[in-house]
Amino acid sequence: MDDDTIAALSTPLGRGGIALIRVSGQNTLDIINNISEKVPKKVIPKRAYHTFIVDKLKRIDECIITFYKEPNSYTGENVAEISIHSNPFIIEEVLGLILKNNARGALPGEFTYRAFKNGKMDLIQAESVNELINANSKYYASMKFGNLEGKLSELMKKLRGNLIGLGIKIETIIEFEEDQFLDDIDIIYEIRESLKIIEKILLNSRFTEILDKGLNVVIAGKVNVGKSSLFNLLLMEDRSIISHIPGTTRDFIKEKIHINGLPFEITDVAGMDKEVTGSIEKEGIKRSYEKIKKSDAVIFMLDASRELNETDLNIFNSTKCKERLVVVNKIDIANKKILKQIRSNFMKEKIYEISVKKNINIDVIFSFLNGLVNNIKNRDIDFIVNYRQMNLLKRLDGYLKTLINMIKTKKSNAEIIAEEIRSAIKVIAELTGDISNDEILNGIFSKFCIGK
Ligand SMILES: Nc1nc2c(ncn2[C@@H]2O[C@H](COP(=O)(O)OP(=O)(O)OP(=O)(O)O)[C@@H](O)[C@H]2O)c(=O)[nH]1
Ligand SMILES: [Mg+2]
Repeated sequence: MDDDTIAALSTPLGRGGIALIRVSGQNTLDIINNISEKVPKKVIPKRAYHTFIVDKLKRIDECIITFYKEPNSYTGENVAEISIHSNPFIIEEVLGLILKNNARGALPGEFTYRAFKNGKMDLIQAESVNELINANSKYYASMKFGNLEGKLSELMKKLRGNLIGLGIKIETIIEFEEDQFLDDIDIIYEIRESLKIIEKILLNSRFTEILDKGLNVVIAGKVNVGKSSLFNLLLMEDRSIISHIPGTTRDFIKEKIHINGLPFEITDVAGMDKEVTGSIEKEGIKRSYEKIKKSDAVIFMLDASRELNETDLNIFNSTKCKERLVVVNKIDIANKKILKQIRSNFMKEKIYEISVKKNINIDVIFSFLNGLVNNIKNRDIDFIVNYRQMNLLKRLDGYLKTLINMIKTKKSNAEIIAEEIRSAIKVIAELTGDISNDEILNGIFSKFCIGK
C-alpha cells in the first residue's frame, strides 16, 4: 500500500483564489505529464510550470505545477503540487482525472505518514504538523511550531546519545569485571541535567490543554454590579444583555477571546443574590457557583454605589481558592461611605476601583488576565508536548530517577544498571517513533485531515 501513488486536495474545499492538489509516489511524473499540456518529460524539480490541465485535449483549468524529486520532497517520494482555481467542481474534475491516471485518494495524514516512514521527520514532528494546523491560539501554534522545528526531537537525540554513552561505559565494566559497581559523579550530574530539562517540559505541559482551550475566567458578583457590561467590553461586542433591572442575566454565557495571542474563555454569570425566589433565578445562581468552582480564575465585582451585603461576602468566600481579582465597579457614581465600608470589610485584599461604563482603570482587568498566563507559562521552553509524549516523558523521568538512585546507593550491579538504561533508551525511541506499532501510528495519523 505504501507503494501506491496518492493524491488529495491539501487546501480547504471551497471557493477561493487557489486550491492545491498534492500527488506523491512513483507515478507522479507520469501523472503530471498525462494531465497537463506543458510539463516537459525532463522536468526540472522545484520549478513552477505555468500550464493547463487537459482531459482528452480539452482544457479544464489553468494551473501551476511544481515537481519535487525524491528524496527532496515533503514525503521523501516524487511529489507534485498542482495549484488550480478553487472551485469545488473544478477540484473534483481535476482530482478525478489524477485518480484515473494510476493514483488513489490519500488517507487522512498519509502524506505526513510517508514523510515519517521515509525519515523526513520523526514521530514528534509528525504529530506536531497536525497539532499546528489545529492550534486554537497564536501561543499554542508557536509552541507547536517549536516541536515541528525539532526542538524536542533534538533534546531527545542528545539525551539518547548520553544514555548510549553511559550504557557503553557500563557494558565495558560488565565485560571486564563481574559484579562491579558504578561510581561516577559526572554520570550522575549528566543524568540530573537531563532530568531537569524533562521536569521543566512536564511542568509546562500541564498547561497544554489550558492554553489550547483557553483559561476559564468567570466574572462574578451580585446582581446589577456591571458583570455583563464588563463581559461585553472584553468581547468588544454586545453579547450579553445589559440593563438597570437587577437579574438581567439569568443563565451563564461563555465566549472565547484572545489577548496578546492567548485564549481566554470568559463566562458571564447570573447575579448571585441570596434573596431571589423564582426557580429560574435560583437555578441561575446555582450555575453561577458551579462555574466559579470549575474556573481557573475569577473577577469578583463589587458595586461602589450600593451597600455591601451578605451576597458580596458569600461570593468573596466562594472564590477564596481561586486566582482572583477584586474590583469595585461604578466608581463614577461611588458613594464615599460605601467605599469606606468595602475597604474595611476587605482590609487584606487589594481592591481596584473601576468604571466599566466610563472606561476608568480597565487596564487592571487586562493586566490580571495577562498575569494569569505569565504565571503558568515557562518562558525558557518553546515547545509543548502532547499527552502521548507527556506520558512517555513521565516514564523516562521515572527511569532516570531510579538510575541515579542505583548509581548513588551502589546497591545495584552494573548489569542491572545497564538494563535500566536500555529501558530508558527504549522510551526515547517510542517518543521519536524509532519504535512504534501500527496501533499507535493509526491513532496518530487518523486524526489528521486528508491532504496533509
Ligand atoms: N454608572 C455606572 N453604571 C454602570 C457601570 N457599569 C455598569 N453600569 C450599569 O449598571 C447596570 C447593570 O449592568 P449589567 O452589566 O447588566 O450588570 P450585571 O451585573 O450583569 O447584572 P445582572 O445580569 O442583573 O446580574 C446597567 O444599567 C449598566 O449600564 C459603571 O461603571 N458606572
Ligand atoms: Mg448580567
